[in-house]
Amino acid sequence: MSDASYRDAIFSTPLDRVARFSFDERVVACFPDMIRRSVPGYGQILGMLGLIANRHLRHGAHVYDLGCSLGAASLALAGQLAPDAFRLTAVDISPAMVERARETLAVECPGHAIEVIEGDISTLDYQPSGMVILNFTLQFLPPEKREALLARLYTALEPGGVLILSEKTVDLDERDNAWRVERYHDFKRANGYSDLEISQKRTALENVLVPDTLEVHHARLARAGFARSLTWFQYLNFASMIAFKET
Ligand code: GEK
Repeated sequence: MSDASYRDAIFSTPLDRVARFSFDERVVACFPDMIRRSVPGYGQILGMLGLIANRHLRHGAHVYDLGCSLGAASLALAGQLAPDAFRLTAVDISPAMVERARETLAVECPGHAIEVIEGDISTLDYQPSGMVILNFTLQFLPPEKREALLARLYTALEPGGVLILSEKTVDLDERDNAWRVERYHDFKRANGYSDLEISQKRTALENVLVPDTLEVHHARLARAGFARSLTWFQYLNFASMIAFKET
């Protein structure tokens, strides 16, 4: 995937009016570079997915990768699990992402049973599954649609199934929140983004990426049916949770 990826320079020149962020062809072309330089812990989270699947997934069970983008989470599972260990459906609403994910997964893991479909995860019909991955996707769904989706995913999960939910988060405490956001901007600067790029990207994501607190996430998971959930990874204002469906 990496050889076909360009460096993200989308917000590097001053724009009169910063357009809303969208997952179009320009973003697809530089997406692996963008997400690696913008999401603290992204690679570490991907690296754990196979280990978590190894512990929780029944042999041959079905997995969803929701908001798959270029299929990094699916690729991570395929890299760590044998072809007969699972079947997977990867879903994204962006046609450009779906096209590239299909090509990449066909080349990188032809032996694994992975299909990529274009669709809206809030309206999809879900089949019984052992694992559902929402890796930095729920944050893009309108807040009022989030609980209904999680409730449907809870229903689709088989007993003993797990949901992985990775998200950008906010803190209730203003000072704590400011500290995390400032260090996050330091992280982006250290990864080569200019102040202009950081501020224009922030504007473009306003009302597109709407983050919740970890407290809101865990309370919502509980209302959706998950009796147990925990935050297994946190790096600045980015976190990953796991929610369990009881056996
Ligand atoms: C990764 N999981 O690399 N239905 C389907 N897809 C959607 C929807 C929706 N309603 N809304 C947004 N998306 C990936 C990274 S990126 C995160 C996920 C980021 C898709 C959107 O098209 C995009 O591809 C993805 O969710 C979010 O592990 O860019 O920060």
